[in-house]
Amino acid sequence: MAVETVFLNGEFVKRSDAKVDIEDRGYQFGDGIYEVIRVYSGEVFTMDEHMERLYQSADKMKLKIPFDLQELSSIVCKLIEKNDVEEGIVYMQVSRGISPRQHHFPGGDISGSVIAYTKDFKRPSKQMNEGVTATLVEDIRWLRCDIKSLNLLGNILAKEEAASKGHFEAIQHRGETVTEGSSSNVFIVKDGSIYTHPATNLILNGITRRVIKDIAAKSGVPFVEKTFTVDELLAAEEMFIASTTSEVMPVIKVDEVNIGQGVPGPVTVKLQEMFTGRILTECKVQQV
Ligand code: DCS
Repeated sequence: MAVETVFLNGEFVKRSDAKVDIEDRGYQFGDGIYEVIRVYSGEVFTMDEHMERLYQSADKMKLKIPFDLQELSSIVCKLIEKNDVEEGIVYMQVSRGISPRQHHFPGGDISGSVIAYTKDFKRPSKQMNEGVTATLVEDIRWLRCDIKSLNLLGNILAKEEAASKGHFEAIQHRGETVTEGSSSNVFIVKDGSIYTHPATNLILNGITRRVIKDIAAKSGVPFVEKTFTVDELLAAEEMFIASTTSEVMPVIKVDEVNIGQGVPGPVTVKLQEMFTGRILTECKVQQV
């Protein structure tokens, strides 16, 4: 394999030469944003949606990205080519740049720091076929979860609680209302309809969620963006989570409670098939 290349502040450099400054605001404050983008068969999946969300996150936190959307998209494509990525992800991060530590914005013409790297990553076929388990966790995060911010402490604590108990994901809830997973959106099937939290400030509006909304509409399954409670989740016919890396992932058990029959349900499996179809059209990938 060729020496791994990363993108750091305007240049493609060797991974071992990529060093960040200790006064980078991303490092000191988590003052930045990121995206995780999927590559199937060497091609980027839903690139425009991810790029647009990155620029929207930037606007919401008054962060200037020192490249325009087309430039950044072509950087992503070049990186994939240089690293010869077949099945993988691109991680891209923009922070508010380097300046002496102070809470307020640096001012002047300090440029944001942009980094991107790739990683090989296979589709999680076994888990997608068998389903995974999850645990319920109180959502302790801030009130701008719509921004894909580097500040992930709440998410990390939730995921760690799940992992330490042997679960794949933490399902967060604010009081009785289910919001989202620690790194995924949450869906239930009830009376044949799909329910998910509306795209408000309390969740990240996932790109996978948007693809699911689209394929649900095409397959005639009602897609209802309405909150549901923990009790409704535990009594659901089916449940799944969705993200760039997990795709449509069936959840068959939450803590001690089996969801539905305790196996991936028919609506979930249908969505998985359609999701794979979408990947095939966009990226000419091998069927799992
Ligand atoms: N909600 C949260 C909190 C997330 O972190 C993610 C993805 C999602 C929802 C789903 O969004 P996408 O469908 O756009 O991926 N988190 C990314 C991450 O941190 N790792 O992989 C995906």
